[in-house]
Amino acid sequence: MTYLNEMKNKHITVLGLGVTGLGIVRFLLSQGLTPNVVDSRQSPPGCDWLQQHAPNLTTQFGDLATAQLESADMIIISPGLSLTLPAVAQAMQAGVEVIGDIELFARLTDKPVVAVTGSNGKSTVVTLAYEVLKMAGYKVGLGGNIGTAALDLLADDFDVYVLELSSFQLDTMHSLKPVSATVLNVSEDHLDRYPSYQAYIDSKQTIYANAALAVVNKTDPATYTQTMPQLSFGLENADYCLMTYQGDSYFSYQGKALLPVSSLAVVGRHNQLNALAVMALLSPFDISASQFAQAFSQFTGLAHRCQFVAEQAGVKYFNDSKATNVGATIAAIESLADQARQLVVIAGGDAKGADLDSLKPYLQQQVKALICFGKDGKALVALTDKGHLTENMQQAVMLAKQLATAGDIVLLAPACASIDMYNNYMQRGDHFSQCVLAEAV
Ligand code: UMA
Ligand code: ADP
Repeated sequence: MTYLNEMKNKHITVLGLGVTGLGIVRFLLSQGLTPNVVDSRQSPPGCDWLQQHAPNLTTQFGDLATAQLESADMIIISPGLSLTLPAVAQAMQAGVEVIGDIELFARLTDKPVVAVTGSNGKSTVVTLAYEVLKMAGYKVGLGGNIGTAALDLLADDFDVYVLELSSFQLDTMHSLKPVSATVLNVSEDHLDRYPSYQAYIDSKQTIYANAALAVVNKTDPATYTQTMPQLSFGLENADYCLMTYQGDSYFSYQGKALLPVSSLAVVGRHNQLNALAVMALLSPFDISASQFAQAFSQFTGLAHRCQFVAEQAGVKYFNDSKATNVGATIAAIESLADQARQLVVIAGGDAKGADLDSLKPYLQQQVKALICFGKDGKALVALTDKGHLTENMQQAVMLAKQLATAGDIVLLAPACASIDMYNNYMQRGDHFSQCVLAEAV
């Protein structure tokens, strides 16, 4: 961690005091460094912690224009804040170095890092990779966009890190040298933060810059790269793909059957793709087929991702609140359509500027009703003549219960962020489950 010596002579400002900002502050304090802490919110999430553990740090909460960011030598910025904010852009113009927590992490560790980005499937892939590595006896640190600040991982001595990286984190990171890296897939998201879809794709692509191995999705050209060596994954015609072997479906590598698809406990084609991506990403490690199979069979999926909630009167209810963009909603509809007579889909929230039209074909056949609410509820309803506009989750679930009949599935897959009505997607998913289970509804 020699870079720390360089940091000791710098005036450091930590900008943002959420999960990331707190992780940065905790780490710097543990190394004897005392940053300034700035957040545009009057009462940011980490202010109680700071009050209790480091009351002497200089803080500035509220309007960023008065925070004198240009007087720092280095700003470590949180991913929720854009580099184009006037106060930040001004500081950069004045010569202040602005980096994110992942960049600092990269400067401080030389352990192998597996890096994962993409519009959908990131959390599933990193968690599955983490489980497989653990099964193979590695001591693994799992963090990044999945919810644990990367710098918090440095408190332990891990053999390998698995990092989920959002485009926002990639935008402030340039020196990470992953042992393997992937863009899992790209579909429209975060267009409220990027000037164009191409700019969002370009952001995702930077994950390959210094990677020793690039893992690309055969069916998604937006994930392709010139970086070599590389491996592809896909349902067919890819380095890692599915094949039939002795009458059963297998995960395979370049024509060689490795382990049966039935060893994967989570269902749906998108999860088979996720498993193939994990196998490609972990190819640089010494892991046997039986260790993969054991970890795959024990991983039952993450909460709020196509999670089964209940069966009532022959109708199954699934919570896919983490489907915060159109691509994820399509994957959920595709993967549950086989199991249902018909689907009743509940969607809505903040579409983040996305073009919703690509949902249309998936609403044609097996979706019997689309029930919407929230900021972009009207735009969603307009996609189909099976649309119903409601005020909130409770009304939506009540209507879904009326419309669904035995054999149907009611699926919460919002295609939108939750922030217009909830603190986060977890709260939204929990509310859906409560409404489903509530006797009164
Ligand atoms: N904010 C302000 N003023 C500030 C700082 C933040 O208004 O001064 C706002 C941001 O605009 C944002 C919210 O506060 O709306 C949270 O921002 P943050 O940067 O403080 O977020 P953290 O709590 O540090 O959480 C971030 C990731 N969140 C975002 O990028 C928005 C978390 O991913 C991640 O788990 C965490 O770092 C640890 O790495 C969440 C997420 O929603 C799950 N990510 C987006 C996604 O997956 O689509 C990118
Ligand atoms: P992320 O961390 O990228 O948001 P998650 O693993 O949390 O990804 O999954 C979010 C949602 O995306 C899931 O609820 C599911 O509907 C969908 N999803 C998961 N894997 C894929 C995939 N490989 N392709 C498309 N959609 C996916």
